[in-house]
Amino acid sequence: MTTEYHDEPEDDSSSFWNKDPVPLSISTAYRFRRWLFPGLTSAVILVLIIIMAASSARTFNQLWSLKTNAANLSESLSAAQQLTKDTAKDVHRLKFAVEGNQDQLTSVSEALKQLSTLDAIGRTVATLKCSLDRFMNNGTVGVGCCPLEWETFETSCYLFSKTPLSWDRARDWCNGHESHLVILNTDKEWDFVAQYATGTFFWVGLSDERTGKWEWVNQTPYVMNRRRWKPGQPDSWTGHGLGPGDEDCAHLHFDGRLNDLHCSTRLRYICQRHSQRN
Ligand code: MBG
Ligand code: CA
Repeated sequence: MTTEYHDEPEDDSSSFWNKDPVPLSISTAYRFRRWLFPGLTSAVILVLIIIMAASSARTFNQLWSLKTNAANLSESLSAAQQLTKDTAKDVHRLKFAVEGNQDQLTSVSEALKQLSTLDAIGRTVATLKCSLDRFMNNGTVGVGCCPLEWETFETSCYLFSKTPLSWDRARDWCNGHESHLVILNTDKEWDFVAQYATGTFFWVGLSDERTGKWEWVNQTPYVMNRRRWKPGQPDSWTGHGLGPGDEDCAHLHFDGRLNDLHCSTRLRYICQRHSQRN
């Protein structure tokens, strides 16, 4: 940088003729003006450098944190990738296990099918044996056998009559054939009987004629279960026009549920006897 300042020539006439020294304030102003521009420039450059340095530092910090985040992300991704691989392996193993079980389930189902076929064959053989017994013993029922036209269920034989009788006469007919009007204790018995007793009414061994309370024909008390009765029954209806008394005898309706009717009504009936099965 030059120390000479030539841009504005000095006023020679005033400096030549006036011997007074140049006033201090003016010389300082000149010097100030001479240094002003470079000084300002330097200051601006310095400020710019500082700003750039600060900005670079900030950018560096941001980049560093970005890099750290990227590294963390990469680690997380690797872990997730590993987890996915492990899960895929587990799913694969599970698939094999399920396929293995499916095979076993199919085998069990096949075995059950064969068992039920065997069971059916067993029942046919038992029926044939009973028929043979009856034939050889002049119609006498063998142990574990039901008479002809009686259905076998568990340890009992059931006759679903073809002809109708009043409740009292039906009870007497059953008693005369080593049996009694049916007594239904278990859900299984209800289901079995209901499956045969469709399309018509059948008397069962349930009445409140003797004591005014519902009881089975062997005089065991009946425990009321509304689910087994038609809605609104038993109603001891007196509007039947069948003579004195209300409805004291129970029968199975078309759907296997109970209703009370006048005992003189002639209905088909169900007898039950022991099959004497061993
Ligand atoms: C009938 C029953 C009878 C009696 C009558 C009363 C429509 O069903 O069979 O027993 O209960 O209803 O209205
Ligand atoms: Ca009724």
